[in-house]
Amino acid sequence: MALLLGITQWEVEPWLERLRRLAPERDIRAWPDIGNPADITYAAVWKQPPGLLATLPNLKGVISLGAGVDHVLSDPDLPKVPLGRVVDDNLTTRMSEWVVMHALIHLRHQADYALLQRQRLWRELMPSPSASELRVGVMGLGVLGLDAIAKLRTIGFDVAGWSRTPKQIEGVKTYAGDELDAFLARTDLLVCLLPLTPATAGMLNRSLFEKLAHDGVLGAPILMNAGRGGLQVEADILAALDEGVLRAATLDVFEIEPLPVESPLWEHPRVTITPHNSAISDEDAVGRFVLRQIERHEQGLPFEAPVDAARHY
Ligand code: NDP
Ligand code: OXD
Repeated sequence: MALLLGITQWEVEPWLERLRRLAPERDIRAWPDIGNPADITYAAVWKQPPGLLATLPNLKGVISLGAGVDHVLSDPDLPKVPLGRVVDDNLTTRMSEWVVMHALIHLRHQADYALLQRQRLWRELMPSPSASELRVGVMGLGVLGLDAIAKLRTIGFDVAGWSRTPKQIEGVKTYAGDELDAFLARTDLLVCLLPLTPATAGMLNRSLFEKLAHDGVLGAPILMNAGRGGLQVEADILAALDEGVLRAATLDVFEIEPLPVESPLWEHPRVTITPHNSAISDEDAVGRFVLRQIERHEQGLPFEAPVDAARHY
């Protein structure tokens, strides 16, 4: 009855220490020191080594240590056991902070004012429109998209949303499925909070950028992506910025992470980069969430945020 941490690309020690502190009674192990594979009944994972979970004969459930599950589902040998993911108020709130903060930075030309400050220049740039004049479009109306929309609306942005299946959100125009082009045509600032799936991979590309509104108050549209780097075509973003198809891009996720030092995105004057930390969360809160999922499952209850792999794709 042991819990295995299957983590790559994150430091495993802090997770091990945290979970052992929160649940001292549990046998918690970390790959690659798994001991007898037959002891492992649950696995909590972030980019687990492909094939690892298939070597655990008594595995009863898997929990993603993040809200996204693309990193779990990409394992071709994923055992058919229940899969859960993190849905936590702390994580959700942090993501909405990132969305609102960067939307406001664009609205108020703050990146340009920061440059002027470095040059000791007291100068007013073009008048900033009010939030109600900026049409924000949120792609993905799940846990994160809905919270971001609520908070963007509090500031006064003119918000719409797009998802796979139709949704009703009071006071918000929503689009679904093949209404994507209509959604893009009314969007000045595009916020992507979609999961990475075969259907969404590479969709933030040149053709999509051209369909965004080009008659908005900021002149050209803006891209913000905190979904996954696999959704975006970085060469297209750079070309679209240079040709004025996009005004600016704020990116938290990248095709390759960490973003390689040689990437031209680093130095592009219209690109803002954050290191995949938009939803940086209270780690104890996530740890408690993970342990609660295992307790629930041991009592015969489903995970709080179960993932239906077939539907996810
Ligand atoms: P949810 O599963 O709650 O919501 C996903 C939304 O995306 C749903 O509205 C779903 O539509 C929509 N969607 C999925 N596939 C498609 C598609 N093909 N076309 C249109 N819409 C689609 O996920 P969360 O909101 O919790 O998280 C979203 C993503 O954010 C995660 O998967 C992860 O990749 C990313 N993330 C990034 C973080 C970061 O630090 N940068 C932190 C946390 C998450 P429908 O409801 O109709 O199915
Ligand atoms: C997540 C992430 O999926 O941090 O939670 O990217």
